[in-house]
Amino acid sequence: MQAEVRTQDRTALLLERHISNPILTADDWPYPVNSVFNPGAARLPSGETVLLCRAEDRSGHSHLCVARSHDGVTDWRIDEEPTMLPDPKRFPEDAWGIEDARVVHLEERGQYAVTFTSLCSAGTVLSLAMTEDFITFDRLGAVLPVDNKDAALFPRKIDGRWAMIHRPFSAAGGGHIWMCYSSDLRHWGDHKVILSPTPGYRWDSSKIGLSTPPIETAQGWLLLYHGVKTTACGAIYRVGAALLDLDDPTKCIRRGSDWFLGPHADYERVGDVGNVVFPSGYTLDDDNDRLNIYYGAADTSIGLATAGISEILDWLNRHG
Ligand code: M1P
Repeated sequence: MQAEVRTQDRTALLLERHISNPILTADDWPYPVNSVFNPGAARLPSGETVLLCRAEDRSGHSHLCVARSHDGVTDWRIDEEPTMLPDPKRFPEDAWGIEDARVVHLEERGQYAVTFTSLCSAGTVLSLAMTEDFITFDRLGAVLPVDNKDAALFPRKIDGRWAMIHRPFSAAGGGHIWMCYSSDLRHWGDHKVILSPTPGYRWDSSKIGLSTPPIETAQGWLLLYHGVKTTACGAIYRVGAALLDLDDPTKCIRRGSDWFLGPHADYERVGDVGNVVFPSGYTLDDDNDRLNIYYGAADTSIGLATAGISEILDWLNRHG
């Protein structure tokens, strides 16, 4: 992707926002929606980019909708109708909507795993669906009970089992990032906390959660995560990184001390929930280094920021 970027703002420390940001808004949608944000992303073998966007309708509930583009930036073809609607008859946990998909290609199965949040009066659960074409989805139902969200699978088995990152809600304070394992993608166990909010009053002290799915690098699994700081004027959502051991991702090798993407542009500062950048999907360019990171901006629109994996790893070495 030949991304035109702007570099003048003070938060462009590492990630460069695309000059066309926000690249997708509710105005682009072929049917009425209030907002579109927090998309899962995949690059198909054809080179086409697919975003599985969260679309919030005017009832206040969300569903998932596919947008496709040849360059991942322009000429989006958006499904004329919602792609995946909540299905509370089969899945009562969907009653208040489905949100925040993360998409991971499982080469071994020739399928994409879609983790997303289902909401109902009983709480927030993690749901899983499989797809090969982003047209039909085989739903496996709720795989982790209330309250949980911000999950994604690892793209390959680790030590013979599928692995998943998730974020249970902690009444004791904050959200911590956990991992678990499964042999069949349906039953998950061996849960272990791998990252916690930083103690104190730092950018990631209130809670943390997975951003994009984990990215395999020669140095380890690169984990982008959002950190929340609670202020007198509400929460600020920013993005940082950590590196997990390749063979045992429950071990954190390095964690960045600072954030490297925070709300700065108007479309990130102002919206239904202001001061939020929330990456949830990425694609990789042909050079196997350039990441295209798709993020929700102020829970209202979708932005694109780019960075080299090598640059992020260098940054982690300097700021870890
Ligand atoms: O409003 C910001 C985000 O808040 C929640 O994220 P988390 O529970 O990880 O802090 C979610 O509702 C998310 O969709 C939203 O963008």
